[in-house]
Amino acid sequence: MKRTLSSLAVLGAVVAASGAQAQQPRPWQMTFQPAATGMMEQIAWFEHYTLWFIVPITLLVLGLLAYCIFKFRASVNPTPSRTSHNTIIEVIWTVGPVVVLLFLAIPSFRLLTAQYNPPEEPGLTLKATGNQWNWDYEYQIEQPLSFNSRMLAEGDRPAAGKTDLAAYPRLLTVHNELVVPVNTTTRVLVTATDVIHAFAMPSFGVKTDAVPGRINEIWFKAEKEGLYYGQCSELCGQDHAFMPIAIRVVSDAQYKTWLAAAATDLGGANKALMVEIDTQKKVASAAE
Ligand SMILES: [Cu+2]
Repeated sequence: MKRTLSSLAVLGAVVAASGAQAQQPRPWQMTFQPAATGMMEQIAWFEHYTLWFIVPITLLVLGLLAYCIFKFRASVNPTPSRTSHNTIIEVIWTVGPVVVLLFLAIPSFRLLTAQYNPPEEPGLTLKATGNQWNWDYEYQIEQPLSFNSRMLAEGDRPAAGKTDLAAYPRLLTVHNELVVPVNTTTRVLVTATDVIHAFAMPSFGVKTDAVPGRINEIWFKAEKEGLYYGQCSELCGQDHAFMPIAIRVVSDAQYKTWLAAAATDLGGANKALMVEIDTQKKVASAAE
């Protein structure tokens, strides 16, 4: 009994810890990653909404086809009808799809517009530049901070303190994560230096091409603290699959401390932030 209870406690701690853990693709995942922004929630809603049209229409067409194939097969219907016009049915199959398209287009355009128009003046502006095959990030603040973010080689895990594969998965872990404060409207200016890349973060519902010589703008407002993973989403060369994007969403205070320290020692600032988040997690799971 005691053993069962203690293993339950361990399980509870693991579950509690994983709740605050990284948001990333999972094996056999069939749906979107859980939303970390209101925008992604709306995108998920729109996806479900469109299914309410797609599924019945597909079933209706399938049913009509099956009915015609069966009812009008040559053996029971040797002399086919020569009817070629029917006003009522022609009006129905023109007006029906127009109405369906309106129901899809209106929420779709509203969503698209919202994705390009932050609801308020962003509190933080970042620039993400895609290179073959890593990212440069720049914080456009009073004393600009910029650094490179590339995939962490397997051999560098121990030195970086990133041996926990649940939080730091293979092919998604980077040396320097982008750190942003929670609940802050953040603008990202996206560009590239060599070929077209794409900046994508599934949990945030953002994805835009990084085109050399021009700037694309996206925004997000992360509502949950945690570590989020995305990838370059435009085929950009042989190491396209190896230029992950990692964003750490932290509290305001943690962000300020990190930013102050990062100005002089980025590696040290990242390590200190990791230690603080780990302690926070341990305290949270101990309090369970
Ligand atoms: Cu790329």
